[in-house]
Amino acid sequence: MNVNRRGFLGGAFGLASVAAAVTTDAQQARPERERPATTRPLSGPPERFIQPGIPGVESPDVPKMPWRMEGGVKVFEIAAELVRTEFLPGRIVDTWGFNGSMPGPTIEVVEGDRVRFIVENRLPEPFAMHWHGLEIPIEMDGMPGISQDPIAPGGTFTYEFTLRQNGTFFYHSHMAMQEMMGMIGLFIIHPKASYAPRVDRDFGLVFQEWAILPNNTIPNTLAMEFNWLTINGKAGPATTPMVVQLVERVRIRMVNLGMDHHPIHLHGNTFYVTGSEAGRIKTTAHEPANTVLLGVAQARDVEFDAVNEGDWMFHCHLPHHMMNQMASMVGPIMMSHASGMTPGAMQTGMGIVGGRALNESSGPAFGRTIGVGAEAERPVSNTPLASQQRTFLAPGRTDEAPLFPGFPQDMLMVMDDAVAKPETYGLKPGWSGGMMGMMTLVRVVKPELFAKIRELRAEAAKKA
Ligand SMILES: [Cu+2]
Repeated sequence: MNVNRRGFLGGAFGLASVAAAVTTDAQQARPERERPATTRPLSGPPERFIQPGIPGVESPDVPKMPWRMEGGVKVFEIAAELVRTEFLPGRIVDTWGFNGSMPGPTIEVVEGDRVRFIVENRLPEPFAMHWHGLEIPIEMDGMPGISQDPIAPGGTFTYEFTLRQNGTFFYHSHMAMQEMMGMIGLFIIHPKASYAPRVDRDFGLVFQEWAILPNNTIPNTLAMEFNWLTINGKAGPATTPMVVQLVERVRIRMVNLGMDHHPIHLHGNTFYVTGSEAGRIKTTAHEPANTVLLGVAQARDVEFDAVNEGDWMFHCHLPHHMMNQMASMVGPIMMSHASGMTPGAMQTGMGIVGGRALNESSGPAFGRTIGVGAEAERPVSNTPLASQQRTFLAPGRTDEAPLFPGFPQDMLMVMDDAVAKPETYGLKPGWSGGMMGMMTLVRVVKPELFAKIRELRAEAAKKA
């Protein structure tokens, strides 16, 4: 039974019923208003080239922001709104995002473009949009109260400026708690002429972190510890692998908006750090690495020649960011007789030992400091405080043999079928057991397998 415990413990508390309840709520919660179009399906083939030598950016699981040309200006319509999304199959979350997507759709433009953003606020509180890293007039900076009046609920504000830079930027709410509800999107500005060397594939990823109680759909934006870690709005293994052909040159652009810095690590390949949130780094300063620290509010571009065939992990290396649903009821803490949080009734299993779930004194103990009143003294222990009985026996043991110190720690949860998509075709059965939290894959594959996956993507796109 341990096999199923880690990774997705919410399931143990009846996610099916949550999902059912949530569907009904969603129909009531989301106003029936016309929403700006996005370019779903998400798994469709990439728009290959912006111009010769510059492939379009693929942002897995996130659509592109559509635009129309009006008198030489690229015009985008953006709605800031509630976005009910799914981190993993069945793990539904109420986030705030843009145009039905969280993170928001990827803006992809070219240096020199004149751009106009008609931004509508569909939130119940004031909002304004900031363009992170862009050198634009102060009136366009999106600082509520400072550079503009905040956009009132139901209101609209039009931003317009000319792009004088190129690189990996992003757009986001400048209201701190709104940021933690998910209000960010990639803003990619391609150079007029390709960087050298050219790349064949260009990917964009947004890294975010969340504190969400089991059986709840609303992130706690005040929390200081996080139990859901996402890349482009998906937690591993629901993240969509980046598929490249053997010997292609690959760029991965990354942006981090959260409370932690993430050391992002690629297996089996050496990459070069070629860009920051301020644009391209001079070629002579490109540094070899296999791990790059992606600080809060930073962007990093890395590039490498995909000469090593394989399905390579690409992930944050903070151990607690390589998990899903990390909470104090998992592993040793849940198993401890002395902790006061015992398996059994849902309430006690969740650490609600008395009173309401969110009252100060019970301080629901999901992990450390994820609950409201999290600093309240409460029984949380990482090691058994009293002699242990049968619950600490290794799987399959029925005797009263000595404990295995430290057990249990890691458990695998395989969900290959639940997260299957064209990009996972041909992965080794059981692959999903090793993918949790802020994890995805760079699949360096032979041309035949690449062609097959492309074919499956095209089929999927047709069906969607
Ligand atoms: Cu991390």
